[in-house]
Amino acid sequence: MLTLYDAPRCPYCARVRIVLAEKGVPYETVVVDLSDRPAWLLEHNPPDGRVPVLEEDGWVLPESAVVDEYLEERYPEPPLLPVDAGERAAARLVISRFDALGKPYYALRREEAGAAGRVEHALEGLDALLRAAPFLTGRAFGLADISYLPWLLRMRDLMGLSLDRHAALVRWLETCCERPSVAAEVETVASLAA
Ligand SMILES: N[C@@H](CCC(=O)N[C@@H](CS)C(=O)NCC(=O)O)C(=O)O
Repeated sequence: MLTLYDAPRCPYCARVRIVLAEKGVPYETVVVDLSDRPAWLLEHNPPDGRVPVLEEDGWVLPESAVVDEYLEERYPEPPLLPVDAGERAAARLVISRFDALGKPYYALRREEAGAAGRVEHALEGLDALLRAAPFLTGRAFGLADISYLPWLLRMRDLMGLSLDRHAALVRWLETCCERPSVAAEVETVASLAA
């Protein structure tokens, strides 16, 4: 049985939660108190015991993007990467450029000067991708979409950020929220606001 060391408020954990839900993989959750991490976690994902961590029979895997790729290979159905090698590479490129959104997002959370403009710029970049294709993964929903969704949901539902200037992005977000895996994350985010 897989165990996910998880924290509801962590968007990196949400990446893994969504993939597990998409694939219908059974797993146990160990909810980690981010202000008081268990020694096991510090030992297995040094130096700071970050989550998510996936564990199976003593084998331990951290890093959300790596965990998601592992789950994709280990549980290939339903596929979350395109069949075509070039399209797969394009999806991985989008995932690898996540920091273009992640860095300004966390700068905005820290209320750094200029961060709002940098977030807008990153959102415009995503909107441009979504004007060219229905999903960040390309023609179908997949790992690239999952890599960004947790932050977009938190911007929309927790930070009160208007995404209205980015019509393709808003359409994409609404479409993704129709999936049970993403709808469950919307619920998790709502519980954080309560
Ligand atoms: N690169 C890691 C980042 C994971 C991460 O930063 N997780 C946060 C929680 S959202 C964490 O555990 N941060 C350490 C801390 O808060 O001390 C991944 O993709 O899994």
